[in-house]
Amino acid sequence: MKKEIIWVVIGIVVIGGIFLLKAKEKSEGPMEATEQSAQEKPADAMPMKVVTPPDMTDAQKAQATTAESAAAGSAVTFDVNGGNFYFVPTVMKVKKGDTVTINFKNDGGFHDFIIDEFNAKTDRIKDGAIATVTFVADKAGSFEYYCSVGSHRANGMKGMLIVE
Ligand SMILES: [Cu+2]
Repeated sequence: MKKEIIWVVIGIVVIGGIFLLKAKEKSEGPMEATEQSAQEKPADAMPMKVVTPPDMTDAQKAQATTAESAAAGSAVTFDVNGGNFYFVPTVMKVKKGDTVTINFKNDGGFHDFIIDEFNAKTDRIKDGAIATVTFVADKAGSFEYYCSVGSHRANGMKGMLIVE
C-alpha cells in the first residue's frame, strides 16, 4: 500500500510538473509570438519600401512628360489692365515657345496693347472694353509692351514681357 501511495505522489508531482511546464510555455508562448510579430512588422515594412521605387519611376515619367510639354510650349493667358498711364502687371514671364494670350482690359481712357517684336497688337479700345491678342513667344529676351496712343508710352504706359 505504501508503494502505491508513493507512486501516486510521484504521479501527481510528474503531472503537476507537466502542467507547470505547459503553463510556462503558454505564458512565454504569447510573448514570443508578440516578439515575432514585432519583428515581422519591420519585415513587412521593408517590402513596402521596396514597392516605392516604381512610384518614383512614375514621378520621373511625369517629369519627363512635363519637360516634353514645356519644350512643345504651353498656352498661357494673362489678364492685363491698362489706364492713364499704366499697365498691370508691369512684368510678365513666359517660356520660349509658349503661346501667349493677352486679355487687355481698359480701365479708363483710350488705349491699346502692343509688343512690336511679336507683331502683337490689339485694337484701340475705349474705357471698359476688352481686347485680346494671341502670339507665340518664339524669341528669348525682354520685350517692352506699351500703349501707342499719343504719348502714353512716354508717360509710363508700358511693361516688360520676359521670355526665358
Ligand atoms: Cu494708352
